[in-house]
Amino acid sequence: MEKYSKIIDGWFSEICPMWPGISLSLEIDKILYSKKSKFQQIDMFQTKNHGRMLVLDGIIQLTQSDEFAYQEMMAHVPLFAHPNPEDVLVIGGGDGGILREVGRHDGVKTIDFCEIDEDVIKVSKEFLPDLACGFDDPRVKIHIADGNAFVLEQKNKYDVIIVDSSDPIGPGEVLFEQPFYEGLKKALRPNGVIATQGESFFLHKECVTNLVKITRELFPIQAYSNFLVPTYPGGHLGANLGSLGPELKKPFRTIPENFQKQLKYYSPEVHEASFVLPYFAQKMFEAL
Ligand code: SPD
Repeated sequence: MEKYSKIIDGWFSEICPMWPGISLSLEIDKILYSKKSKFQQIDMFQTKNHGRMLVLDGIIQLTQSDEFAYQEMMAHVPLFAHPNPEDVLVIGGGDGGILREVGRHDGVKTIDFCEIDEDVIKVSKEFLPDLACGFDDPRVKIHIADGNAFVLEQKNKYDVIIVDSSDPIGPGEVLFEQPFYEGLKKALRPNGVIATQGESFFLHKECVTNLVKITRELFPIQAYSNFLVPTYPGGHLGANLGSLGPELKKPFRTIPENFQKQLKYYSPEVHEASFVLPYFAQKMFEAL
């Protein structure tokens, strides 16, 4: 456990300077894993009511009860916005949840997966098999590397890039900065689309507006999708999207019925609705 978050009387409280004065607490049944990797503290808990919970450096990455909302929206919004995504890069998300969702797209031919911390993959394979189920997909190539350095080496290669980062404290910080976004743009093919973990417009205004500004400077089209995740701070999160061609706010392709049946959160209606923002957030982005 890192220095802010605590377990008191069997309750894990997520405390972080990025969201001062507010904390989400979950009742814990058991600590399944707790070890420091080369990069960060990794904890896996069995919660009382929300399934297993992955925590990195004291910050909740997911709970089994609502992880589908984040993974589906981060993956299917950019993938269905693109007319024909064949080559996809996923950065971060060693739990494998985004990979699971990308793998549902039959048209996708290759998936490069870049994660800095191999131990997150190992722990997820052991404790979260329902998420870490896509690593053996023959289309997936795993790169254990720094996401920033990896992106800077790629040119004109991907149709869609998804950045499933942790928060901008610790190893994920560089993934919220302009040079990384410049690298993402260069790594895309014409018509390419990016989706990056976009934090909360309630709790992280400065971080979110900075991401939006960077994306607008580099990409002709930018949009911000918002969705509900009860076990993230503030109960919601955003995906910040940039596009070199496709409109983002409507799915470009229809979703086959058997595909839709496998999902719990994403639908074409939810895709469009996620871009309708509360008035203050809309004004905040318009003012940039
Ligand atoms: N505040 C936590 C944001 C975490 C985003 N990444 C989650 C990883 C799930 N695949």
